[in-house]
Amino acid sequence: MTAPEPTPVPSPVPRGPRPGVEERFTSRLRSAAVAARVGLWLGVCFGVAFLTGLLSHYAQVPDQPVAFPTVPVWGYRVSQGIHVAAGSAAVPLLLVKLWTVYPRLFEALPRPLTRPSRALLATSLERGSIAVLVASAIFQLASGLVNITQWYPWGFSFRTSHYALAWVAIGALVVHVAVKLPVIRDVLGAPLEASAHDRPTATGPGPVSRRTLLRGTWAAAGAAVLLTAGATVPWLRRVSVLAVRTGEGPQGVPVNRSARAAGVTAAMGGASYRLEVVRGDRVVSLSRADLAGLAQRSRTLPIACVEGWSASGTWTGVPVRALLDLVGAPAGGDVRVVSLQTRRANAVTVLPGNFADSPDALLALSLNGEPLSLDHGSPARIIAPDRPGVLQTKWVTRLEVLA
Ligand SMILES: Nc1nc2c(c(=O)[nH]1)N[C@H]1C(S)=C(S)[C@@H](COP(=O)(O)O)O[C@H]1N2
Ligand SMILES: [Mo]
Repeated sequence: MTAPEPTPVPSPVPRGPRPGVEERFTSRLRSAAVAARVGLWLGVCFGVAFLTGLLSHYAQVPDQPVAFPTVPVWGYRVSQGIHVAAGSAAVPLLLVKLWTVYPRLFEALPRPLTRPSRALLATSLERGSIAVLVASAIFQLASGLVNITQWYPWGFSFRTSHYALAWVAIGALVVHVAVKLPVIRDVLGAPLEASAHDRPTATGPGPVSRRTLLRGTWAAAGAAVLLTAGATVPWLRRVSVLAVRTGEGPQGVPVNRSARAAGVTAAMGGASYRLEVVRGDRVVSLSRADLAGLAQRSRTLPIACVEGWSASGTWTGVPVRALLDLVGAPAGGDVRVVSLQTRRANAVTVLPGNFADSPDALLALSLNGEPLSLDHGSPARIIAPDRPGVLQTKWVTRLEVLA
């Protein structure tokens, strides 16, 4: 006779360690090998965007210790195009990267949590720095994307916040790479299938191979560039369905802020319009006919908007230097440019001395063979080489030589 089996008493609390949320992510695609490879290119994109971003920021700094160059005339156009392309490519890379690593978010902290320990401190610092990195990276890409669509849904300055967070993101990225360097070197030196650095539960097959996931990621990054780069690369215009400005606009050039949005009317540029060139108490006042009567010069120069679109046009007008000569302005002085604009920002800008003296810097009166349209800055606008579009002031009514 066998003794009856003792009925197991159901225990009210589960025994042993509860399976963590993290352990439910079993796909071997979420591996160090994939994370490091995607991370490498993500790092390259962030590095390129950081450097070109610094350049763009510097181009807009009012008192530059070292003057921003006026050559090559397409320099800012190319660097800002690269900036936007790098940011666009980073979007799919960041999404895949976050997908591969986010189960780590749920990894248990070293216990006990109540007593300070080295391990707890190290883990908290590492996760804290990752939180800063992820948050600032998402902010940079999201604010950049919103900016290239020329949508400003927030109340704070895009330029100030994008610039400040760029330092935070790049700083956190450097810390992250330094912390992970041993793992990065290991996995990049090993085959894609290697699993030495993977979470123990990440052994499931996953729907595709690691190779396929990576190929798809590179394709998505390339597509993101093609979909946006047409805003600045003419022969990509037709494929870039996500580009906001693609060469459409009066006189073959897109319009950024219209005259209407700036509070400028055609009447303001009418018979009463004067361009005043001012140096101390010397003032020369020119009508439209006076301006048209001065020696004209034509240059083919791009408008390269900080928002990532650019377009080239042939501008004709009076060299700024010739206007400054009318009041005997010495070489090298900065010039304050004042527009007729009554509403919103960018009504007043400063043209640094080296730009004012460049023979390529014009007070343009016409574009592509026609008098400037009102939206492009009629009666007269600044067009200077190698400058961010935001400083190519439209509807100019006053040039003041600064001491
Ligand atoms: N007075 C004035 N000039 C301005 C602006 C403005 O808002 N006001 N916008 C600038 C910006 S941001 C750009 S990109 C260029 C665009 O010139 P476009 O509209 O003729 O293409 O004009 C610049 N000149
Ligand atoms: Mo712009």
